[in-house]
Amino acid sequence: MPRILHLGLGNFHRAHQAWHTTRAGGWQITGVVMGNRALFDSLRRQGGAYHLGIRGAQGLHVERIAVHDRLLLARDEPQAVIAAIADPEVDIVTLTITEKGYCLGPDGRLDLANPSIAADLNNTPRSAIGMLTHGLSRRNTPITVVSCDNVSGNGHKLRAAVKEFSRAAGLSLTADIHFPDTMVDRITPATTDAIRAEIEAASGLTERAPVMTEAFSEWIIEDDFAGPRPAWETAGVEIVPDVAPYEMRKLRLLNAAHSFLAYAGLLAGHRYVHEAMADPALRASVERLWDEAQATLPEAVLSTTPAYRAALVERFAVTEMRHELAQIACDGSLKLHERVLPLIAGLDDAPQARQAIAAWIAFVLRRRDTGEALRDPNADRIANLVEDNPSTRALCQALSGLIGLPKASSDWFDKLASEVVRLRG
Ligand code: CS2
Repeated sequence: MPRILHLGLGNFHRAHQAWHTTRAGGWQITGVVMGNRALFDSLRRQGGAYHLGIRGAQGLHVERIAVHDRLLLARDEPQAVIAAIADPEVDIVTLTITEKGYCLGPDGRLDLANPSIAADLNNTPRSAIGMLTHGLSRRNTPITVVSCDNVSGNGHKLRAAVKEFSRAAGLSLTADIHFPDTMVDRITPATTDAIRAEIEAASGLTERAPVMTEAFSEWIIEDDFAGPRPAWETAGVEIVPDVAPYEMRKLRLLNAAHSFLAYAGLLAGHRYVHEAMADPALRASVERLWDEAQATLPEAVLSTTPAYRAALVERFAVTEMRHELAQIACDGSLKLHERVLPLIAGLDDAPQARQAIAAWIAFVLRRRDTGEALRDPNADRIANLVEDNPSTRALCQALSGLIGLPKASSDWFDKLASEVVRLRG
């Protein structure tokens, strides 16, 4: 049977690509867990299979997904991962490694100073980019590499990162390698004990690695494959010539609102997305943010945005999802770059987008005050900037620089700083 190798066997992959691939049929997946040994052990004890709970209007529906017939733990056996990528029986590599897994700088290019990349250039590679590039360099048969993360132009950026890594590592890439762009969408909360209990009750079986997700799922892939692929188009996936407009719509409407709700919602004392969405002030802000985002979207998706927004209101309101704002709040220094900065760059004035940045800065300061850890790959740099910039205005400027804000006026930073002060209360 033809084979995909997937890097990053977290909840999102298991709710999304694995589900679509199971529905398309005819393919198997080698699943690579990057570092989570407990997840790897749980899946191994279940032969790679698990139960997926899908929460729809009709209630909960549980499916058993058994498409991963081989499992690897990258942190223990990186060489086995590299060999598996090089194996000609693999036609496609897919990745869900989150924004930080790409190790990109604010310019969207591979950051060679990133500690994981720097380490990989001298040792056995352990990062996704390092293992992928080594595996690809050993191939001479065509392969398609599909990034499935919330990064704009994810295929283009991954191609550039792999090329950059290969240059720095002195590797040559001779195979025909394609990197289609994709847009992925399915809200998938982190698994809690309550989720596990619910899925076990519905399936009647003990489940060590359950995943809960929503009924909605969207996957749009650029039609740029080097060789065979699953008949994904028979399983709800769209294969299109240009993914960019769909990516922009999703990142600037869904993800931008998520990030705003996460920071402003946590500051206002909420815990879940549905609670923040039910807060009238936050809800009004989300609508204004969407107005700004909409004004930056390309013609190709404009006629669909009212329905898209209406669907988001419903998706965000599902109480039973219990989607934690704290889950969305992590890695803000990378997420805002993708989700909110394009609004500021694309409009003369985007006060609501500025408020989203202000909410993040106020959240960073709140975490510092409470001593709770900031879950962000730039946490140390952020902590240093907070230390070095006692004035809110100077800190706003420094943190905006860190996330890659394009040039802004002095007046803009004044407004950002007063917004931060207001949000801190
Ligand atoms: C969320 C996303 O955690 C986050 O940052 O905004 O994971 C979001 O739920 C997905 O992109 C939905 O497809």
